[in-house]
Amino acid sequence: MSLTAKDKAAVTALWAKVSGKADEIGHDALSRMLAVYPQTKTYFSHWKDLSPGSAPVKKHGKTVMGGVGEAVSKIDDLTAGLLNLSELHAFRLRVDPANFKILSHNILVVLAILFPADFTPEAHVAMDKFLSALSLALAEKYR
Ligand code: HNI
Repeated sequence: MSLTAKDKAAVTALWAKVSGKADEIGHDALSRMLAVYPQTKTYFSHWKDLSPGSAPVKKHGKTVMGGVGEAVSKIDDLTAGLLNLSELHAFRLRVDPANFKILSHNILVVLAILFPADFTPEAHVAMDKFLSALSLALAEKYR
């Protein structure tokens, strides 16, 4: 299920529209992930406050979306482009790759809420495919 040229163009176009609000998207997506899928909280037990609006959730939302932005810029070779991030998540953080799907879902939910006009079915499917490819690239180093 690789990204077609059309998917890549749709992702790049959507990202150009939404990236100005990347911090807000990241914060909301992370807040929802932690609230709706509380099993994801285990990775962040070293934070003082995991509730929506807290400083660490805001900061990490920004960090994660920085990673998504980097992935958009490396959309032609996600596996090579995200090698360091994959090593970090696999070897140091030991994040179960099932969680990438969960976060991806929450990012889609937030994009749909914040950008209803731009989140067309075409943009939705392209972004879904892109986030799947991104998740696969992040899981590349697991075995
Ligand atoms: Ni993730 C750190 C990007 C999914 C748990 N993560 C990062 C960093 C980036 C990043 C960038 C900072 C790296 C550094 O310090 O050099 N993470 C991404 C991206 C996705 C993702 C692009 C998927 C879209 N990470 C997840 C998921 C989990 C996760 C699904 C767990 C549920 N990440 C972490 C943890 C850290 C982290 C934990 C360290 C945070 C900290 O504060 O210690």
